[in-house]
Amino acid sequence: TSAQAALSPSAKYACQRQSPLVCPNQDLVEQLAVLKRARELDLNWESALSYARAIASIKAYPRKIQSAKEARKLAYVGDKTELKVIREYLKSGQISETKSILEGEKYRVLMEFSSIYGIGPMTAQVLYARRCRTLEDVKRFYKDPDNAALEIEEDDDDEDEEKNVRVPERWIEVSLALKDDLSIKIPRREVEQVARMVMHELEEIQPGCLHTIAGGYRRGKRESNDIDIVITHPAADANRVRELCQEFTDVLSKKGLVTHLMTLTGQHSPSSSPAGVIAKAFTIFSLPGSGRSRRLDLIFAVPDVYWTAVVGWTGSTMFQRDLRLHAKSKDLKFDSSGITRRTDESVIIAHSEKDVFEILGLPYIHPTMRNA
Ligand code: DGT
Ligand code: MG
Repeated sequence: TSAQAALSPSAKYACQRQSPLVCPNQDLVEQLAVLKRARELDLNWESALSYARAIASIKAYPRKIQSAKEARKLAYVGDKTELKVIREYLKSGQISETKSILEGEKYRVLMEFSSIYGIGPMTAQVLYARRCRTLEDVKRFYKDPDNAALEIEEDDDDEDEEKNVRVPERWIEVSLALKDDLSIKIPRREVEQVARMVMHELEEIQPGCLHTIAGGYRRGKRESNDIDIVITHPAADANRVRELCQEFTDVLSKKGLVTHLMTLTGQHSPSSSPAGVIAKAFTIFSLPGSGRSRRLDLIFAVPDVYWTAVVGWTGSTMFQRDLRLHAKSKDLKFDSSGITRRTDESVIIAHSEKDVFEILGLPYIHPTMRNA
């Protein structure tokens, strides 16, 4: 079929390529990722995206790259800048700019600041400009009431949904206080343990819910930064979904399992998702016994958009970005909250994950191959 034919390492969109977690050119990818991150931290989005595209393209390439000529054939690598550094890498095994970035103080500081939940590149830059160099400086900075109003961004390039998601300013202190816990990666079995516990609690207030653990876990990552769970109930309408999200986070809070609620959306914000079909709670979950704080994102969806939500929240971010672009090229609009025709805004319902790909005219790609 034409969908099958589209599946190729040199295809235009990441959602048409198989991208394993670890690829034959992993070291090159990691060195390029430093350049990409440095561009992001410098707020040079265009260059960052250009590197991100080159990286995604290399991740899907099934062989170790031997020559610049070989590299040039890859989508998004032909560009002068990318090809130049790749050529240097192929010659010496090292990208000199990557090395100097990693040795520089500014990169290290901005990396540390932006690792705090709620602090994005923009805020990290402001903090740096205001002479903050350590997390202690940042804490002091936020304690000063004159500075407390500094806007906090979320690392979210979502164009269509939930523009209104902002981490409330007061949570910066929470993030900072929990920084040591939150920076510890979560092994797979703990992700599963938390999900089991959460679903057990949910069963008490609403029997019969379905869920999928999404995010990096689903893509096969051995350790995650947070836990993303997409939840639905066969009989839930938009109202019930919002209610459930609220009720459930209340219950978890009362039981002490959720210690902080970072954001709750879909409550009374019509813009949060079309017709409010998705409600989200970004929480801090405390695992009884270990007492360790973990970030837990709960995404409640009505059944009709459950599978688009699962695909959206499985990521990767680049995979999802290209799903949107690919959909657009077919006059469709894709995001976590559904698929619609751009011509008449009619909704197309996906009844399975495979259905999502089929509707978009894409070959199915296994979650572990979506690591673009
Ligand atoms: P990590 O860092 O180990 O948690 O890795 P991921 O890949 O699980 O990253 P995460 O949890 O930030 O996001 C998982 C996917 O969900 C990602 O592809 C983008 C998507 N996503 C994250 N935040 C939002 C959001 O606010 N709205 C929507 N629609 N999607 C989001
Ligand atoms: Mg995640």
